[in-house]
Amino acid sequence: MDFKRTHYIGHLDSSMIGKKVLVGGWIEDIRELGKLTFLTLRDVTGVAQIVLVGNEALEQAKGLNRQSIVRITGTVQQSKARDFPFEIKSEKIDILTLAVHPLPIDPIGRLESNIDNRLNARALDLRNQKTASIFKLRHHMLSSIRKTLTENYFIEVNTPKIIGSASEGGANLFSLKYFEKQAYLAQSPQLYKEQLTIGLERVFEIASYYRAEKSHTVRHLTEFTSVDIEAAFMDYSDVMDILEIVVVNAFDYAEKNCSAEQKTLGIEIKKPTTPFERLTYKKAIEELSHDGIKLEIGDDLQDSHLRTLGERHPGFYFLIDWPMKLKPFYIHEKDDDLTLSRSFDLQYGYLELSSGGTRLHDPKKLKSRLEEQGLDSAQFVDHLRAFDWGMPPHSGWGLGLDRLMSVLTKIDNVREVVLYPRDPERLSP
Ligand code: AMO
Repeated sequence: MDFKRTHYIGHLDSSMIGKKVLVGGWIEDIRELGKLTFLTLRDVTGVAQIVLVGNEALEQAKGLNRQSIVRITGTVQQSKARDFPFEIKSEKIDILTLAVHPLPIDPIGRLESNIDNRLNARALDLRNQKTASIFKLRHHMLSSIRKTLTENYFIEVNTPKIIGSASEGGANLFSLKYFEKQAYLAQSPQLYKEQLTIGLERVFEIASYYRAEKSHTVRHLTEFTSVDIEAAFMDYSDVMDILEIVVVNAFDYAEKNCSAEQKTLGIEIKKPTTPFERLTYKKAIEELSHDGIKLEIGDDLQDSHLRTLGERHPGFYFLIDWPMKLKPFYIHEKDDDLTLSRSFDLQYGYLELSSGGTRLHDPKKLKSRLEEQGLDSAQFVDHLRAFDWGMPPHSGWGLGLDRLMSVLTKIDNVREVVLYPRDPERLSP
């Protein structure tokens, strides 16, 4: 069977009138009008009208359901249809795959299906142009992020996801049997990315991480994608600058290059205003107190607090200088106040998109911080050893890509921007 195509549908144009082409795709609609049958045919790039003439073609078309795949050999011609400047007059129709009828969801999205039904039929849901646009935008975000980091001398790395000891202190770990041993799924690349600054100075990784959190919110998944960086000779302020450039460039790229996706989704992407505000944790506590929320220095900011703060700061902003006791063992204290840390979160309104900071690079300090936090330093021997081999001062961050996508697309539920989301209830497809 031959199924080669000469053109993507989206690459055809009116200058090709009279030209013979082979196109292939999924049938979105079939309309019979007297002696003619019109097919709407879609491939990943666009949609075209196909005109079938002749009894044989009409007979073949009778057996077709929507979503069946055909290849059309035909000639580009002028069209009378309002929506199509040109159409393809079919000379030969090859039926490649027949789709079932009825389908579990309406693939075009004219009949709205709920998110669970759509996720259960995700591959089909991607025929809905809104869904497809989300994942085309996600692709562009990823390539922009890679470009910005590469231009800033970061080297992309891949670290293990099956690990022997916890990277974030021990809570929320998925454990698994690794032959006769106990293993875990990585919650982040934290320890590896820090160690890699010894050899590569600036590294980044884009990968899936795992958190055994029974959170039923629109922003938590048990498997999520994170963009992580770590950089030698940088302070938390320097890596905040990098994070700002990464986010701004990605939005700028999408604004300029993804107009079709914005139109399909009914959104307008705008390059964010810079610089992002840097609000200290102390100032945030003061602002909350003006809003009637009384917190002590050292209290964590709960969801409701962040929502109130988000009303004052609706866009991107950094929340910096958190109390040491709220931060993981690897975070460095401030020089002028040992109770505060050189750390930050990047917020979008109430939503935390990223956290990061300057790390401890002195092995003695790191060991005593582990013990202070009740962690067993014996579990971290491999990591601590690397700190004796010339560990540079370093800083980094982890950015939740799914949450960033939800901000970009203005879609609250991260499940919508992840192809096959995993949450406490969902383990398939
Ligand atoms: P943290 O635990 O804050 O930091 O994670 C970094 C970012 O990852 C995203 N994220 C999640 N997204 C969806 N579902 C989840 N369950 C989930 N958990 C986290 C968030 C969050 O801001 N090692 C540090 C980073 C660093 O300091 O370099 C870390 O993992 O957007």
